Amino acid sequence: MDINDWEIQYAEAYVNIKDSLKDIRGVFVAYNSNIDAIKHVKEEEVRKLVDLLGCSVIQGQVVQYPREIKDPVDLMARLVISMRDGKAAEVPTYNTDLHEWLMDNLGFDRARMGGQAGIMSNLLANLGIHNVTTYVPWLSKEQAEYFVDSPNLLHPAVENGELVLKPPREVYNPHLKPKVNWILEFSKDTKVCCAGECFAVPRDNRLIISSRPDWLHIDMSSELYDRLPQIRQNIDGALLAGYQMIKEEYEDGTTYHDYVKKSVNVISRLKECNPRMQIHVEFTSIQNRVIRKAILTEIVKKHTTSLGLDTVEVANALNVLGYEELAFAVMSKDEKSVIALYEGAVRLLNDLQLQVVNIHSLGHYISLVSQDHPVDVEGHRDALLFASVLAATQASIGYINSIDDTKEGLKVPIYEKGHEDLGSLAAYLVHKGVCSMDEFESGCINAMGHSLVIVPTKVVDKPAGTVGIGDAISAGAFIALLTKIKDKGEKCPGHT
Ligand code: 8BR
Ligand code: GLC
Repeated sequence: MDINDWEIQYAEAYVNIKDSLKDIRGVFVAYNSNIDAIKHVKEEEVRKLVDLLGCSVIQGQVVQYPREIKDPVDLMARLVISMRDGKAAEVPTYNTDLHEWLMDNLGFDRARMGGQAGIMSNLLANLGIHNVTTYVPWLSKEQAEYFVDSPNLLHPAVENGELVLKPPREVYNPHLKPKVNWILEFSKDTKVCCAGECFAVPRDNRLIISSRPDWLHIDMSSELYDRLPQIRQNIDGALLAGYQMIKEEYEDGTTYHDYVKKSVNVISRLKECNPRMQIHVEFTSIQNRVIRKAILTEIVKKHTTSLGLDTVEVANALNVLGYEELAFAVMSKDEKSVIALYEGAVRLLNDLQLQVVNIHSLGHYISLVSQDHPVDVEGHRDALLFASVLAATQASIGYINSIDDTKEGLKVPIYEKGHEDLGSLAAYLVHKGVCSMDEFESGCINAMGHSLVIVPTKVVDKPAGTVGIGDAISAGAFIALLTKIKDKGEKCPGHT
């Protein structure tokens, strides 16, 4: 299909999904909401910070590749690495002094809703989805104010023994403090020099410094857990994220096993009366390999239906699952990358027993779909195209405050390089005898019965920002699929 035909597909898919969003009964979204302190880092600011700390110490830590930020040198080392590679990364810090150091030496431009669950909740509410039930285990007063104030976005609480759903501003815990993450964004071509060695940033991206205070627990009170059945009656699916916050060990002697178990229990409860309920986990950058593997093999595997990842996250996931070579190929800069992404998606779908693996890259999105998923290939393709319109809207104007805003995304042209990547993957699959060129266009089915859906995406030349675009893509594709699932599944006896 040439680019013009794809544009026609875009226009049709967009109208089709947009008009059906009202059919979704509701979506449950948990766990991670935080406040993002966003700073666009400029050349002279990097220079100032490098001069302040000294080049050689920073370079020493670049080699060490810190997976946790303990001090400003670790932070600068990870910033230099991200800028050098143009790669997104998220690194935890358990140290509150770092916040002070950043405030004193850099400052931020603006604060916004952050965290995958927080971003997805606000997006769904702004798109007009009914019953967006968001749940944050650490809902502070400040955090509550970052949720859009809209009657379709409510947070559960238990009052006088009864479940209530209320605006987050009415049910926050006054004793809690907000979790603030720092997002250091940088632009393509920014020059960074250290001891005479210089490089130019290859593409727009960001480093996230994720604060991990002691009180951060991926958890749900037992009184709320007991009342989940009332919530699940009004939802068609759940978007879950934030498991990266799980720690190997806690001060009270509990371990990640306890939190994995609690997380799985919540999913099981959501699906109790409807084993086919769509449960999507949005992956992220997880530095700790033990936790990364546990999330994939103990929470995602068997319990959820779909997994959303970006390119780096696919490589990270493949790495802990034992596919190091494939992980390496995913990160290559040539056409090998899209082929490795497809092969990686096959491994993830099989190994984690999923129905859908959703991969978003700059220029194309891939869904690999198992035979038992209730939506056909056209439905999956429409879902990816709709997701791309949301991403392009977010990238071009920096926000999506209503479904009307998304018209902006539709105007963004398809990225030619992404369209070329489709050709590379098609040639590979035809060569391997997996499918013919015609079949590739209509959804190539491999020997295991998985359908491959790949679309070229709309890419904004000078994006207003990149943080949160992945969440918009995954949430957009997820709700688009929900509009296509007419059979809402079984019900527990006694439920209407
Ligand atoms: P994560 O937030 O999960 O890393 O996802 C980021 C996604 O944003 C990328 O996979 C890419 O598809 C999309 N994106 C980026 Br980065 N820059 C974009 C741009 N300028 N226009 C449209 N999409 C973009
Ligand atoms: C992660 C980060 C959060 C950011 C989000 C964007 O959840 O912790 O700060 O807003 O990713 O996707």
